[in-house]
Amino acid sequence: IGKNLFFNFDNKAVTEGTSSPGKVLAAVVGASVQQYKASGKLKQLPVAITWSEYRANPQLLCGNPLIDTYGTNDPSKMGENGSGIILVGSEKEKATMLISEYNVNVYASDRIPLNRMVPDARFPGCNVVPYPKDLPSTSIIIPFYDEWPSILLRTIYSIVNRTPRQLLQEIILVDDGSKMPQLKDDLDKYVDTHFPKGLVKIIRVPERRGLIQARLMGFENSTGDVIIFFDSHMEVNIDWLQPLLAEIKHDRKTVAMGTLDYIQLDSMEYKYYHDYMTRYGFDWRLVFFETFFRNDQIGSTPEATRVGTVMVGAAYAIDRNFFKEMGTYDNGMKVWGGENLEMAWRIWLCGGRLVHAPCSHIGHVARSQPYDFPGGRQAVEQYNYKRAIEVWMEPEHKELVYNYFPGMRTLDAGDLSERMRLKEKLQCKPFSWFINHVWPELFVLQQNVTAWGSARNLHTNRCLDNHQYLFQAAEPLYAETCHYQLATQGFSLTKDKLLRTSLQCVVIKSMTAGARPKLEDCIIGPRDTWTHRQGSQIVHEATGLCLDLDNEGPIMMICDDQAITQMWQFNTYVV
Ligand code: UD2
Ligand code: MN
Repeated sequence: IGKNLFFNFDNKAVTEGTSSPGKVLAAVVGASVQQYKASGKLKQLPVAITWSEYRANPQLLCGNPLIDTYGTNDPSKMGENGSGIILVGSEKEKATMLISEYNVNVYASDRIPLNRMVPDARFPGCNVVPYPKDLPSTSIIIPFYDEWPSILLRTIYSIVNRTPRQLLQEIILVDDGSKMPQLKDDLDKYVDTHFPKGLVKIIRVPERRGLIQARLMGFENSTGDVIIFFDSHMEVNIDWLQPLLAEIKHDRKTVAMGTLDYIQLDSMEYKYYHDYMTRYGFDWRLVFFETFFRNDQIGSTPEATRVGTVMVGAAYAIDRNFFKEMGTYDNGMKVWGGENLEMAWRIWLCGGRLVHAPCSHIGHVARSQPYDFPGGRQAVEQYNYKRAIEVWMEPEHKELVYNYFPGMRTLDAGDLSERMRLKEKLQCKPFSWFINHVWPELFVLQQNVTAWGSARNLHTNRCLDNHQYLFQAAEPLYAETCHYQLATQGFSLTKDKLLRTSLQCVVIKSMTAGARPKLEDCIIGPRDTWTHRQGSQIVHEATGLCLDLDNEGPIMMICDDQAITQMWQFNTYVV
């Protein structure tokens, strides 16, 4: 439960309905919600004010207390909070309309205290982890574009209330040319009257320049030793900052990621999981997804730091000078998207490391698409991806990406010479190092293979197909009409005899004729081996059975030289 959630930054897949983040979360976590409810933790504390109350009567609310919770880890003292709002009747109707407009329940948000407490989402052992006293000071930079005011303010409150004051240099809000009028004078006034003087600064970008440029502008105006970028819809958990800073103090070239919890877009409930942590990965379509840690990546306690692979774009801490040395961001990137992959590749390839800090928890509202994309979402993402790929990937990797996005081959992604010089100057490693050492789960389909491409059945013109599966426990292997797109029909027969896709291996679970072959994670142990000659059978070594095809799909059968349904042809054979 809850282990196969994935964000999808690929517009196409979202519209096909495979993984709109909100929907997937709701469907997958069902059982946990029940358990959570049964635990009786769903009470709402009557604290402080709401944004609508403030709007109705600003006078009344000036004395909103700042609760400094640092040092009090006793849940009974902090109260049970972070619960969501369930609306009924006409309120629900109104809220539903607003959700379709803002992709988040702004109506519920306006009814929830701006300075609500959240449940302690950490592993119990985090309570007693000691952190060094003299940690570096931190600037938190929050770009926003048309964020709903109460959501933005709750982000700020959570930081102010749950960050040790001596570590918090400043919070810098960067208004990326928002159009909502409430985010102008009202916001200035609110910030001015409710937060300690000088702690929260607002920078206004006259015209929207996109999140990457907005972050850079915030960075240039910041002064902390460490910087952390936030999205404008987050809520930090208890003692969230110390674990991140401790990593950097230990090694200034470490980039430390917080553990993201889930603020539900429909109820604003703060949800978390105690029993697992999320690792991130990507495939050759550059779909970014959530996955498992390998056993060798998990330390002796759940609280122990874990090695990362790639990052989500926000809520990571980086030493200010290291960020500069590393070339900050590619400021040629537009609006949104891709900068997180580029940043993670660059960190790993150019001398840094990326880690997960299990004790640092931060809630985030995942919305599918909260705003317009000047230039169109797909075009913008592909432009940014192309910049990242052209700088970092080797030809065989690019080939796999461009197979899925043919239009990107000829796309003009602007001038990359500055980024190429940076790569040269930092003497960064080649991308294959990243694949081999950091993300070995991702297979380069044409490398160390005897055959690759699509595997076509000679009888039917159907090809082996993975139905776009990413990482999962044993999923069926399919066969579909051949279209030869590697994202779903890319298969390889490796030199060590694995029959596999870029993320999974073909295995059989029952060793008898009639078994349906499955696709399963390759990295978890010894995998089934297969032999094959061009245009001939694919034989499962352990059983001597042949890969056959019937109306339902691939099936294992006793080998029969006369059965044309057992004959397969890959696009390319390597001798
Ligand atoms: C994720 C990241 C986000 C960023 C993005 C890809 C997390 C939790 N979030 O998507 O940080 O890396 O992937 O680029 O990992 N914004 C602007 N100007 C714009 C567009 C957005 O300031 O033109 C702001 C926006 O208000 C928000 C932040 O940038 O505060 C990130 O945008 P998002 O929340 O839509 O991104 P998200 O969470 O889908
Ligand atoms: Mn976000």
